[in-house]
Amino acid sequence: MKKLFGAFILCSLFAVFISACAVGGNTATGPNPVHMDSTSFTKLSITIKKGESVTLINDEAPPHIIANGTWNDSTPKPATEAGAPKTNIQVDGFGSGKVGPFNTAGTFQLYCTVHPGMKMTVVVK
Ligand SMILES: [Cu+2]
Repeated sequence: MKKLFGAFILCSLFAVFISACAVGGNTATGPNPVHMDSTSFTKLSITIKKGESVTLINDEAPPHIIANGTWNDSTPKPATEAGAPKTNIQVDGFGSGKVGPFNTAGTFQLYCTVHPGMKMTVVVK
């Protein structure tokens, strides 16, 4: 009986371990979450309400530096957009960061200055 119980405990621990591995990523959360893998945003666009912020969640080890602007193919296009919160933040590996609040309605661009093509749009209604 003791042996069986021991095996049961071992199996349970193993199952928990395996499922934790399968989920992976970053369990951080916040308002309007957008996850990032090693070279891209996992959402190209998010729509939020005026006054809200976006939470950027890094699921991988490489850090990202997020700023106002976009990529035109592999050419960075930094921008200063009227009404956009001035953004220049580093999101470390497996870390998270906040962009905002966005207090003006409109469509705004964010990009990662490190990774060509890593860009997204924030639509504020
Ligand atoms: Cu990046």
